[in-house]
Amino acid sequence: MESVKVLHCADLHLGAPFSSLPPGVAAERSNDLRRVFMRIVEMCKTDRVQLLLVSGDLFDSVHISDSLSDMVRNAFNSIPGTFVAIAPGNHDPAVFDSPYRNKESWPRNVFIFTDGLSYLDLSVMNVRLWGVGFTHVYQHQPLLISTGFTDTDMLNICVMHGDLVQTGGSSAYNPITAAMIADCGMDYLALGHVHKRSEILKAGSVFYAYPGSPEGLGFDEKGDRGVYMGEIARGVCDMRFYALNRREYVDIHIQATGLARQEIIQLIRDKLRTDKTRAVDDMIRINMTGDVTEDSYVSPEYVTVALADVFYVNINDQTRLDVHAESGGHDFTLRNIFVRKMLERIEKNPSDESLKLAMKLGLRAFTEKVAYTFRGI
Ligand SMILES: [Mn+2]
Repeated sequence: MESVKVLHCADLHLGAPFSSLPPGVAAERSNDLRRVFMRIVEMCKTDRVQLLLVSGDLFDSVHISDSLSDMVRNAFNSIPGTFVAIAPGNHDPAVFDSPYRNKESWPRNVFIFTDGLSYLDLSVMNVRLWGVGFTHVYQHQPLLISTGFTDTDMLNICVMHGDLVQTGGSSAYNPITAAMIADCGMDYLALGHVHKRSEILKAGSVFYAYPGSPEGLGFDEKGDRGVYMGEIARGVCDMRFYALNRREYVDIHIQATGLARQEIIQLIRDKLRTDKTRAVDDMIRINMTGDVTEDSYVSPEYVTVALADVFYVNINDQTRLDVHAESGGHDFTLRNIFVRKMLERIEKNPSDESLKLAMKLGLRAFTEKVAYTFRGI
């Protein structure tokens, strides 16, 4: 039997707002998602991919801009030699006003699976293409069922969004067990939903995989990200992982006890050099611990300036104020009076961490705005 050249991607989340990031960075990240999408389309062209499988969450939400949906349609239109199969996921379910429901608006080489597991035959590549889409955010009932219609000489390839669970387990996102996969009769099951990629797995005679998100969406999505591409034939799944991500999410840990601000910045720079070489492009989170003086405090504003050549730095400040290094001095400034009074209280209750935190935030309030929520008295 002939083989078919397949590219399997999932969880692009095009249009994700990245609302926790500063506007400029968020705009860059949105571009990164578009860019990784265009790279996938380019790969279809240059590698003569016959079948592009999109296993859900192509879009971050049902409500996407016209410019984004135009971009996606035009891109698919530019690869008429590739057949595109889309299975809507929990972020972009095929609800009644979804762009997926307007099937005439999509190029002729695109097929969107919606309600209920179904198939179409692509006789030119000898494939029976299966799929099903989310039609709501939640999908408690399994969508993968064994139909009996896979008993054919054609290759059975299936695209869907779903959650791999243990036998007897449940999920609000289309629960799938290894036993269900082994029974489904497919040659390859192209999954989406889990953003961390799996290897090419096998249950019974069925190959299956999660490619993961091809561009990380947060600090819980680290490392290389990409797609699977390769040849599928009966009993053969010769797929390789291709990393496509523009940026990586990186955590750096800094023990700052006793260090001055410039020393902390230097330590961060050293770590960026040894841990990673792409700091200019990457998303860096600095997890800072230790007992530091207020003078050593590295604020988000300070680090943004001090590490202006790094694409994005987030400070996760877990430091404690080194209260004993602070002294009120003798001048009657408001700051000194505050420090002396706080030190008195801390001396009386040395184990009360909230007093130390109050002193840390109080000192900070003398130099910058501190987020404050009034909870009444
Ligand atoms: Mn997703």
